[in-house]
Amino acid sequence: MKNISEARFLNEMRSVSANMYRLGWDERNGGNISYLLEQDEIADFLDPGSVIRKIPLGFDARALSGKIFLVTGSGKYFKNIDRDPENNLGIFRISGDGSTAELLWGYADGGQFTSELPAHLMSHCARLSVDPENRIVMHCHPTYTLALNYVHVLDEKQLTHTLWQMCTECIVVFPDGVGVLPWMLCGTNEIGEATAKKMEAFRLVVWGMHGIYGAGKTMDEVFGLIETVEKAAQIYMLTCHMPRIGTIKDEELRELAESFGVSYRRDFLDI
Ligand code: 2HA
Ligand code: ZN
Repeated sequence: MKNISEARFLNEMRSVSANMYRLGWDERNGGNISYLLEQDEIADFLDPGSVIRKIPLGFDARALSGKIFLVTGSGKYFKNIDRDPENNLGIFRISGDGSTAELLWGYADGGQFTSELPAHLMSHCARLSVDPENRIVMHCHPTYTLALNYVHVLDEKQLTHTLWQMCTECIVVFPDGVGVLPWMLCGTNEIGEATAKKMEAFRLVVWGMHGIYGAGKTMDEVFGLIETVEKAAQIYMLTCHMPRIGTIKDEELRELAESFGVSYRRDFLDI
């Protein structure tokens, strides 16, 4: 067996979480990430027959039985993941009956997966149903995205439209737009179900007055989605209290989307 510190998936998790922390998106224990791993990706590093302990999931994850995930730990700080992955992360397999997580590595201090696991696993299911290559679900609290929530109507058409107008590349990066949920109690199956429902249509979902979820095939894709929303939100927050004398017109947004050949939410434009 090779040492897991050489595993690409672990190094991706360490570097993205460190990056997110430095950007101020994951204060204290804020944020969580889940990464769907392939059997053969872990085969060099872990014995799939060697289960350290079983942790009840608290919801029915039968649709993902047998699947293996690398997930940030409950109450853990993104700040600490890179220097101490084994205490702050865990790798587990969903049991055959979908009721428990079979721990294969990590959560070494006796911890467990993030309290937002329902939203993560339900979102994986929803995204896999529309994109079989989806691997990552990422949640964080980016500063300007959160600030925007307090001064902008929480409507997905209007919010997406505002973000698209803030940077030329937005409609190309997230042509599918941003889903929006109202403020809801976090850590529950209910917010998990609501997030997953949105994830059937969107790779990005804003949790009102809380943060954002992103999903996609790779860490770079998902980080890039959230980074682009955050940049657009920053431009909005830097300009929203000033007279607006310029904008990207809807005809220009359409021209961009058509020129880059992306399938965009036409109903989010007023043309
Ligand atoms: O895990 O971000 O939504 C900390 C959170 C909860
Ligand atoms: Zn959160």
